[in-house]
Amino acid sequence: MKILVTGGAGFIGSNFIHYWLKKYLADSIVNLDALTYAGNLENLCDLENNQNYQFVKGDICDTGLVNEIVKDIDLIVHFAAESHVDRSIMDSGDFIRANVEGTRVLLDAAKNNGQIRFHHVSTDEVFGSLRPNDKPFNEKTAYDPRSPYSASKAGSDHLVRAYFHTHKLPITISNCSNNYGPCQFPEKVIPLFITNLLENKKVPVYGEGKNVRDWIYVDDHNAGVDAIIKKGKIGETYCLGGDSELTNLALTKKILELMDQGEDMIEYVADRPGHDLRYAMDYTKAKQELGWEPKVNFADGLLKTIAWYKHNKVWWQNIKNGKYLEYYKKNYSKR
Ligand code: NAD
Ligand code: TDX
Repeated sequence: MKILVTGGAGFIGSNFIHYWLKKYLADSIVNLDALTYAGNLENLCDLENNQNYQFVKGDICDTGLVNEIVKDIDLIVHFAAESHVDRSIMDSGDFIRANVEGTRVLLDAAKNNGQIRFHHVSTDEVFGSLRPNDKPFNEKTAYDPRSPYSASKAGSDHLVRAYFHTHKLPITISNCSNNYGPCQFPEKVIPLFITNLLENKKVPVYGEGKNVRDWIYVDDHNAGVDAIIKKGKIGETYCLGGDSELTNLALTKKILELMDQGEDMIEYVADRPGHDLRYAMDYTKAKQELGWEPKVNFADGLLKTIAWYKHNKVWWQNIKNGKYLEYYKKNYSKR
């Protein structure tokens, strides 16, 4: 199988490429990534000489390029997106363009080039915000996005389903909870807090730290995407979750404890506007239909993640001081 992965230089996409090439030795992957601030070729430098891997720098909104690339593709796995809620609050333009228009371009290319199988990677945030005692989201929960990011992802989900109903495009969708693990850009809460502490800086908790997120280790998410691609029913959506609901304050205290730091390192800062209180996922459908469930226990996954950031200081220091942009430009121009 020849697969087009979009956004494969980002956090989840780069972990997916490693996961897939290790497991399916006969498959090959083309990685189409625009290398925005979030794309980092260092995540994939070990694959440079792998015959089954090819990188193409390009934008998913570029119709000509996308149509050219998909000609001999059997499956599209679509990760590319603007992904950070705080950035979408500051400026939503890039989010609408990449997440909605970019998805539209890919769907049309899939439709116009032989109805290519299309898996769309989405998020729990499209369902809105839960109260403390509400039941977790499931596939039947009504959409209620509340940030420009989640609204743009909701728009992309609707488009993907519309192409299934209208054009019979063979699609599936996954809506997953908060991922963590190696290579996550240190703007997201877990890598931001770990790297701040490694630099002896305080960790900024928004509001009172009462908001709840359901954490899933990135390989568990990617195993879920794998299960949907191999066993999922065409046209269906699957919710994926980590069984690890935590308030941000409890998460912060766990990170502090594992890194031998005290609570004096917490700095309470202004809350995020429109901050969703709680996300949680009911993944019964994925468990029953696909036999998928998360395997990595949160404490183990967090320890592994902290160890990764400790052992890969140059990776995140280059990001925090901006040098990674020079690195990947130089690296890319070698090709
Ligand atoms: P990320 O920001 O780390 O990576 C996104 C990648 O997409 C980057 O490499 C970037 O260069 C690329 N990209 C952005 N715009 C592009 C464009 N126009 N053309 C080509 N490439 C472009 O994001 P992530 O955390 O790895 O998330 C990947 C996907 O998973 C996203 O669709 C996101 O909505 C979804 N998701 C993320 C989480 C999470 O917790 N991080 C949870 C559920 C779903
Ligand atoms: O400095 C911070 N302090 C803080 O308290 C940051 C960056 C975040 N937070 C809080 C906000 C959230 O309640 O931590 C929680 C997690 O924040 P993020 O890491 O920004 O993730 P979130 O907003 O929950 O969205 C993530 O999960 C779903 C991803 O960024 C999305 O791409 C994914 O769809």
